[in-house]
Amino acid sequence: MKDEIFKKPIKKQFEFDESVASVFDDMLVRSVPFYKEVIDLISDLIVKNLSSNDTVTDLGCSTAQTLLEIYKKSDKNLTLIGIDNSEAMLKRAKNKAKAYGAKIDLILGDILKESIPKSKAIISNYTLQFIRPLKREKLVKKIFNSLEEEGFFIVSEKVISEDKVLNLQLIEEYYEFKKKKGYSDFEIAQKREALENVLVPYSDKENMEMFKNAGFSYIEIIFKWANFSTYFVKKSAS
Ligand code: GEK
Repeated sequence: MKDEIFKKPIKKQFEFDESVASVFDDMLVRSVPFYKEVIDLISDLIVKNLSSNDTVTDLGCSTAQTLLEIYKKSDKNLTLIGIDNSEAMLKRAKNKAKAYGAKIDLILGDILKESIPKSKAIISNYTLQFIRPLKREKLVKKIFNSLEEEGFFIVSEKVISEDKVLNLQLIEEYYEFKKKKGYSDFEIAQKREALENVLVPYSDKENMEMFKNAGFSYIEIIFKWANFSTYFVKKSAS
């Protein structure tokens, strides 16, 4: 279903409710630059680095797009786990997993409260940005502790530039991207307002410092376009 949520004047902050979930797959492809390429890259790296019986956990899995991609690509017997606190998202994730005959454990819960299963890989695709800054640091430490010694964390985030002028120029580039994907100026402005104080982006430097402070040994940006980054973060350096 096409995302037309912000065509009408909005009355509340952004929430992952039934209306967002019903258009979510379309929303992500049209709102996150190179979304499909990023999911492709992440799922390839997961399949390359994991062995049979390893566990991968996706925090804020939404409709399970990444886990399904891993399922489709891997012939290894991986344990796939997704955690999300939106019932509407998990309902769709369950239907998609069923349609593909994929065994994915989908847990309805808050990633701040749930214990994260011991995993070889943990993914957080555009989810940390929704966690309040003070809680975000603690969550990253919990993620570090939930990884096996050889484990790694793949994170995608919307980011800010530390240079004010460049930051505004990159935001403009992003709005141009959204316009090319069919969103109007009104829809873009309304979504920006709804996300104010809900989505809090860090700079690349702040994110990398947060990973380092949590104990991670190796951090690399594996994808970057304007104000969007994906990091590959290893628990122990190899
Ligand atoms: C994808 N990773 O398709 N606990 C659990 N889930 C949460 C929490 C929380 N505290 N806060 C937010 N979420 C997906 C896209 S979307 C990103 C991830 C976006 C969930 C929320 O319900 C939503 O499903 C997801 O995190 C963020 O690659 O919409 O920009």
